[in-house]
Amino acid sequence: MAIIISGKEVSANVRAEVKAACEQLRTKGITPGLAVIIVGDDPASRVYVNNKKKACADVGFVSEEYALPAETTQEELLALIDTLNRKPEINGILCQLPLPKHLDEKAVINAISPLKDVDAFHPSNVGRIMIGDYHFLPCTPAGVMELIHSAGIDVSGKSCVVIGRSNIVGKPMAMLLLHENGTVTICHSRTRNLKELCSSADILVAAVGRPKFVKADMVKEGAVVLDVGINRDENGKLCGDVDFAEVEPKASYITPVPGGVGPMTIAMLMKNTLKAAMLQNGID
Ligand code: L34
Repeated sequence: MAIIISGKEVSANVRAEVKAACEQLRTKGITPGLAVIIVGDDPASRVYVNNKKKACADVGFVSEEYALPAETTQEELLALIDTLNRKPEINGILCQLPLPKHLDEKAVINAISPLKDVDAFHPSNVGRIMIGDYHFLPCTPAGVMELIHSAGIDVSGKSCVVIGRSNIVGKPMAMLLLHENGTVTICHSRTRNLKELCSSADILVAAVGRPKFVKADMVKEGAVVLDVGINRDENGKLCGDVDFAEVEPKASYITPVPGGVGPMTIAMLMKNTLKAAMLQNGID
């Protein structure tokens, strides 16, 4: 029987901290502002963006939503980002991914001012993370670390396996585990001995994007299992990359989906936006 690490609870604690810090900032006449851009009408993105707006209201930030039609051109999107880069009351800019296929994701990420890049996707922020000298951590990996810490788990010296090598989750996740002295292996679709590698992990992070991909025979007895996936199963029900029913009895700690990493992504976004507001106002 595993202990279930509640992202709902931990994210509420993080948000309460951000809210208290926000109240402090307001005494200095500063209210953090986040601009969220959403292009098109992907229903999952709509849910996530709504959750982000709610979180902003909850901690006392101002949020501005820019909901653009799916046909928006690259020029129009870049022009909006340029305007937001120059807008002093906006401290953080986030363009919800994925974008419609005709838009150039890389160019969009590059256009956001690194100081307002609360996703930490800009190459200069990615580089900073690499060398351990950063302002912002990417929200999802940072949220996973926060969950690990909340359970009192020490990463140092542990064998950590990350399944997935995306720029947004897998790669930075590996880096954050490395910063805490984990011995990190990144697995991906070409990995030959996936089952062996995974079942050697003390800490296993699943960020594959495939429903119930991680089965019990891929998990070591007593492992800590963090599930980044958000998928729909054969019945249309929300599920992670981990087969929870199979894996939970074997793990020592496990995160659920929903109510695990997802809410943490949003809480860490609040933390980054607060940090951005402080940096832009010369407070640290
Ligand atoms: N630019 N794009 C940008 N930044 C991000 O940090 C994201 N991500 C990912 C997708 N695209 C992005 C998110 O916001 C994933 N993601 C995200 C955010 C919130 C939740 C899930 C993913 C979330 O709220 N999850 C809830 C359930 C939501 C539901 O009911 O569908 C949970 O409990 O897991």
